[in-house]
Amino acid sequence: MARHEELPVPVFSSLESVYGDGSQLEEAQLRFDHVKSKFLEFFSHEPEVFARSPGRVNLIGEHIDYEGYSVLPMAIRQDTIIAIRKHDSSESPKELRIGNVNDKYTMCTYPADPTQEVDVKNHKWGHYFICAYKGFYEFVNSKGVDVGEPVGLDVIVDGTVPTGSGLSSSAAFVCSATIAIMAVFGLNFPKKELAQLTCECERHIGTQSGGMDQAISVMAKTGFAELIDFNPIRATDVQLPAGGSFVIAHSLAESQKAVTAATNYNNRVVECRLAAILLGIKLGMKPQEAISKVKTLSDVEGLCVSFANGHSSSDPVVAVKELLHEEPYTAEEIEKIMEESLPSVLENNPTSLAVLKAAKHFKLYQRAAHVYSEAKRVYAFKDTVSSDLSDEDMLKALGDLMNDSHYSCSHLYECSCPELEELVKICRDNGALGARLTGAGWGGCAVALVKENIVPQFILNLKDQYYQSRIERGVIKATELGLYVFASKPSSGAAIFKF
Ligand code: NG1
Ligand code: MG
Repeated sequence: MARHEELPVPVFSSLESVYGDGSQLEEAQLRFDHVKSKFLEFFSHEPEVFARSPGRVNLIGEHIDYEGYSVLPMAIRQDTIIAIRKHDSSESPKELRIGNVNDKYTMCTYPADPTQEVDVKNHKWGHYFICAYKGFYEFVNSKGVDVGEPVGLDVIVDGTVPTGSGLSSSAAFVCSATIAIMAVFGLNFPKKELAQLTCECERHIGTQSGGMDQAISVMAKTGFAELIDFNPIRATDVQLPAGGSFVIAHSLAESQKAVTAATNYNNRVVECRLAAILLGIKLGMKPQEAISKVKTLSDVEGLCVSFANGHSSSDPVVAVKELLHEEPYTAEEIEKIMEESLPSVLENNPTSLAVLKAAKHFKLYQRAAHVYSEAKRVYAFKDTVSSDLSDEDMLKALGDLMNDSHYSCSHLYECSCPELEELVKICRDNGALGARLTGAGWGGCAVALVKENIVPQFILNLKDQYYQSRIERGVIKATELGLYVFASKPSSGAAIFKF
């Protein structure tokens, strides 16, 4: 049997296969009906096809996907539904009209031109559709698939993944959009190719993303978390132990990654790249060789450190301690070691130049120490789940790994924020076996591993201790609480619907 990443996106004619047969199905039916009526209202036509793709929660393995290391996320129930219709070539104007069921997101219109650039300086919600649109054309062109002259597209979007929450609303949108465009052209491809394609699509928004979010959104399976490997992309089912539940809680600090990329996300990608090159040089590569060959920290992992006493180690965490200094590096110091200017090391890539402009110094030791130790924790998590520990001991061990991951994200990678620190502490004080920030951080959600039998009380305690004061200050409404704190089971991946 083919591995599931080799299969194309499933095409369904009813909602049950994705949304089950309970209250979730009823809710989904209402959403699809609503999307369809909005479509008719906006465009006076029915949609031809629908696509959906879920958000995700990353259980462990933060900020290491772009360094080539495996991660361990699961899909959540919240998703983005897209309805689409392709115009005939005779219809004009040749435009992409992107509407949303939520009035907060006003209609965005773009030319039906796959060569247009995404205007990253002037961020609009509809830009994520253009990321998918451009990526789709690049992909079919590279495969030599002829889809004819560009035509207009009508699109309605309905997303339930909270935005800026670290739950990948952006990937849910980009994946759903890419698959909807593909489906309206009558095409479908193996999920692993789509995981790669949708990752490249999202980079058009100006973040130097890894591929975790798109990979899980496309390849998830109900009931399993997935160990996602990169180069090549591969998904391995991970069955979580009985008796534990993952509770997702929003810190209510919104992290708009597309807007803060130069100081946060892309800054860390650049720091990792520089740390990797520096390690390569310290481990004996010529500067020019390291600059041209070393792209990620995983590229230098196999290199061995030799010590004066004749011993050696291939443990990258040891290499970082031996070879890099804790004191932040200045640009001058790095340029001296690399014998080249930083803009040229970074190939004058505009998003990297924006990082250089904003950075005071570079914490190479801390970032590399996080990445290598976090990569080990992912495998430790996977090994723990498949070990013969009792469920009780297993849950405790997983919780400890999640706590260590949070510590590393917070102190070494510095991608937490005061709200997340407060929330993670409250989770632990109320019986979580482990709690950590999830996703890019700097705001967004925490994920806590909680014994199933205390989940309702745990959520009530979070409400009292974290959310109540924020409800009183008007940050959220009491009636919306269920959107911001909920237990989540591993849900299914992307799908196409033709009714
Ligand atoms: P979120 O939380 O969706 O912003 C981002 C990246 C991931 C990964 C995590 C950190 C995108 C689309 N996603 O996720 O690839 O690097 O941060 O682990 O940029
Ligand atoms: Mg995102």
